[in-house]
This record gives sequence, structure tokens and C-alpha cells, in this order.
Amino acid sequence: DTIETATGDGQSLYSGTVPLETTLSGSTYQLKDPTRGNTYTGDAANKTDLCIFGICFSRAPATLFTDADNHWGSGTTSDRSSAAVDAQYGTNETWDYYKNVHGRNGIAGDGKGSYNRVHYGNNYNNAFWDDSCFCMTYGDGDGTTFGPLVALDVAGHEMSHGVTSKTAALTYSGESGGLNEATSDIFGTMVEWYANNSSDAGDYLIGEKIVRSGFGKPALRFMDKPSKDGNSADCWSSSVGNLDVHYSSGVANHFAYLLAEGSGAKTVNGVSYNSPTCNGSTVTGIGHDKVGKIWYRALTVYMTSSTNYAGARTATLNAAKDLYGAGSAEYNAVAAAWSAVSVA
Ligand code: ASN
Ligand code: ZN
Ligand code: CA
Repeated sequence: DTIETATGDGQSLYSGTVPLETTLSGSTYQLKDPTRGNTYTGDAANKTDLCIFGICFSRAPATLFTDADNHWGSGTTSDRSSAAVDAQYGTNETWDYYKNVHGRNGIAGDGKGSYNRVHYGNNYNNAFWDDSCFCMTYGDGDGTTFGPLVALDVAGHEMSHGVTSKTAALTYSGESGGLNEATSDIFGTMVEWYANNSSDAGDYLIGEKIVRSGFGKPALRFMDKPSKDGNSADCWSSSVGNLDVHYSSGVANHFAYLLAEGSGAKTVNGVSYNSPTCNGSTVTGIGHDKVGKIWYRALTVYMTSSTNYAGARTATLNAAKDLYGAGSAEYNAVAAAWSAVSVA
């Protein structure tokens, strides 16, 4: 069969109709993107992996999605390929964000594509990146607390774990673990902003598309005031490293929000935020694009596996100095935003 690149489209669950670069093999289209490292999406057929301490004895399949006319999905879960459209689109936007904004060629920086599995397990309420398969896995959710976990910010969050793993390799416990999680929330958010999709506008919420009424909150996490989730820390304290990494991340998520948008009340893209500072100061934002630039340089040049919050302050100040100059408005804003979350 002849193999060629084709341009199709898909009706996603969360992001409307999206363009997809696919592979035409003979007369069958494959959900595999030759323009982005042959990243593909497959069906896990509701099976699960059997892994113990990171060693996998069996893995759910990733049976490549195929299509006859290169118009994928239906926008509803009645079609198994709809979630696949979201997953493939999530990879596309994440790939393009890192490539076009940071000059990073793929998650590992070597041009290699990853793959996605959708429909993992039954009622599976999570999504995860796995370094060992260089792959992404998405559950369908149980339908009451979560829907399919294939939203763009979740995709960007999870794949950014792969970027962290290949760069600073922040240890996934204590303060470095909180920074690891925050890195994923920050870049998941940056991917959402980058995509500029009218069905899934940029915001500072994590997982707003995947939560259902049973979850009881409008999102998984809230960067303007992380404690709105009931668990996360807004401000650094000496015990913050004892929290679960998804909650100690709050300090850095709060920093990132303040640095982007500033303190106080604000409505952006129709979402209302109210970000308090921990020290009564007023912070003026520099916009999310610069936050992404500063955090990426900090992550890839200055942070190491053991970086803690004090180290993150130093790393981002060094990054801001490189990018904008010592004493620049951006450098001063980084210092002010960290002080505002009690990282002095
Ligand atoms: N969704 C979770 C996360 O990215 C799964 C995990 O790997 N801990 O934090
Ligand atoms: Zn995570
Ligand atoms: Ca979001």
C-alpha cells in the first residue's frame, strides 16, 4: 500500500471540530500524524495494564483507530472515536505549543512522537502519562464524577509530566513533587491558551471540562486561589511539602496566576477570578505567555530533581533575568509574585 499524509477533521467531545493530520494507507485512514512524530491514538478496549512497581506484565492494547473518509468522531460518546479525536488533538496542540513557543521538538525533545490510548478500563476516573511506554492513557470516567478525561488541559498536563521527566526530573514527593505537579498544571493551562479554541477557551482552571455534577466543584484545581478545591495550599509554609503533590502544587499555581494576571478580582474569557496575596501586597500581571517562557526556561535550565520552593524562586528569577534582564518589569514581577505566596 502507498502511505501518505492526509488532512482530515474530527468532531471532538470538548473542543468542537478540529483539524487532524492523518495517514492514508492504501484506502484506509489511520489516526496517526506523520507531521508530529507519527503520534497516534488507539483504543484500549476497556482493558487495563498489569504493572507492579513500574514493571508491566501486560498492557491494555492501543489498537490504532482507522476511518474510511477521514472525518473522525461524532462529538458524542456514542462513537468510540470521538474521545480519540480529543486525545489526538490534545497531542497536536501540546506538540505545537512546545515546538512553536519553546523550540522543543516533542516531549523528549528528539522529534519522537508518543501514542495515546483512550477507553482505558471501565469507569476509570484518571488519565496518566507513562515514561516507560512514552504513552498517554485516558479513562472514560464514571459519568457521575468525571466524564471522559480527554480535555485539552488534562492532555497538556499529563504530557508535560513527560517533559519534566526529561528535563528537571523533579522528584514526585515533597516540595519538588508539588513543583512537578504545578509544572503540569501551568503547561496544561498554557496549551489551552495556545490552542485558542472557541469551544475550550483559555482559563486558569484545571479539568473544568471533565468534572460532572457528582464532583461538586466546577474544576479539579483553581490557580487563582488553589484552596478553592478544599485541599490545596495558597501560600508556602514549612509544612507544605507534607501535602499530596496535587495540593502542594497550589503555591506555584497561585504564583503563576498572580504573575500572569495580577492580584485581586478579574474576569478573563468569561471566568471570574479573585486572587488574594498572602502578604497583603498588590501584584501586577505580565500575561500568561511570559509566564510560560519563564517557567519553561526555569524548568529546563535551572531546576533539578531536588528543587524546592526557595529554589524555584531562584530558578525563575534567573530565567527572567536571561529573558528580560535583571531589574526588568518581568524580573521584578517574578520576585513580587513569589513574595505574594510567601516564598521570600
Ligand atoms: N492524573 C494524575 C496526575 O497527572 C495521575 C498521576 O500520574 N499521578 O497527576
Ligand atoms: Zn499530574
Ligand atoms: Ca482549563
